[in-house]
Amino acid sequence: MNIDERTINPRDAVDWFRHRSYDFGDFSGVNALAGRKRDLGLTVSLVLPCRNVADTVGGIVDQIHAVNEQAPLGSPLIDQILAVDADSEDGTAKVAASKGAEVYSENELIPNLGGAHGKGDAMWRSLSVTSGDLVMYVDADTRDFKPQFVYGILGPILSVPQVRYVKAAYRRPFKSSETVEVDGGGRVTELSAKPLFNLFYPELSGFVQPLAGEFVADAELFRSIPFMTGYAVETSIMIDVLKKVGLGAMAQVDLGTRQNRHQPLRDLSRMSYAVLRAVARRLRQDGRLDQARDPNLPDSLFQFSDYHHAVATPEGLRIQEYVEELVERPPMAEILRVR
Ligand SMILES: Nc1nc2c(ncn2[C@@H]2O[C@H](COP(=O)(O)OP(=O)(O)OP(=O)(O)O)[C@@H](O)[C@H]2O)c(=O)[nH]1
Ligand SMILES: [Mg+2]
Repeated sequence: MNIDERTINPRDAVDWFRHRSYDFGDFSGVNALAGRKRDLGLTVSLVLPCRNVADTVGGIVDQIHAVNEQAPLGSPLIDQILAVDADSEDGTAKVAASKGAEVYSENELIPNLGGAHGKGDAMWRSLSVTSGDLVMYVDADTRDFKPQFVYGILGPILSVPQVRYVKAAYRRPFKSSETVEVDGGGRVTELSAKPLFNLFYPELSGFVQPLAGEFVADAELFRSIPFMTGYAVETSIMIDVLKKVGLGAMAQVDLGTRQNRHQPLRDLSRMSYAVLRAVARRLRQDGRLDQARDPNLPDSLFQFSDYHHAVATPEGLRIQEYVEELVERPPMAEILRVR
């Protein structure tokens, strides 16, 4: 697809949001979904990137098996469960293996490249051992993993012929020892990813959780794009999938709420830096930064003043539009000089 700058229209995100946002409730029939998958002749591999998640990964693998048990015998929704472990010291590999997951050390996949570089590298290396036609990534640190994390994400890709990539959407509570803020989690998403996408990749501004670690695509698509290492991976996949298949082939699905462990604000600063670097690298390559320097383009990317804020609410996904005027006043000395 052509994502030439002149064709960028921030309204695309709003149209997309209306047509490609789903709710897991639309796909609650695991039976029907398994039948659809069988008719399509597709298999699914689910990859759990793991670093010190012994306390959560076991419950997640149990839930995946439980979803499979709801499907007709011989037609599971998930055909292969892989845990790609960062040689965690807390016994993650043992727990995952005891629950029946295929466990790989990230450092032993494609070993000629040396040790893996964080989450994105583990995800990329996992593509050398997945056998499914579809590959689904699922973060392994979710505390309240629910069945819809499996069937909800698969819903649109199995049911809507144009869809090739589906991203999770959810509310993220922030739990401290004393309080719960229902939408206080996902700080890097709110403070880095969403503003950056609004400015540089406005097509993607309708995604409620652009950095969610839960998403699915066909293996061919994942194997056809580069993966950035570490925490840059979700950002670069969003941009590269957009470039490869276009916004119409991307979808999001509301899964309710998701609670995971929170990292200290100081660690989030480095995570934000990874997101920024991923966007900066792509926008340089895509020529989107250069366009801003061309004063002859009336609709230059940097004049977009709309801010699209896609959010999950108890009533479902919403996109709110704000006009954020950014007026630049000249140096006061210039004004005073002409008076
Ligand atoms: N194999 C592997 N997995 C990793 C690595 N770093 C993180 N993970 C896993 O990737 C998933 C997401 O990582 P998190 O550190 O929770 O990152 P995040 O979800 O973006 O950040 P939070 O919102 O703070 O939870 C979890 O299942 C981690 O265990 C790594 O270096 N290697
Ligand atoms: Mg996490």
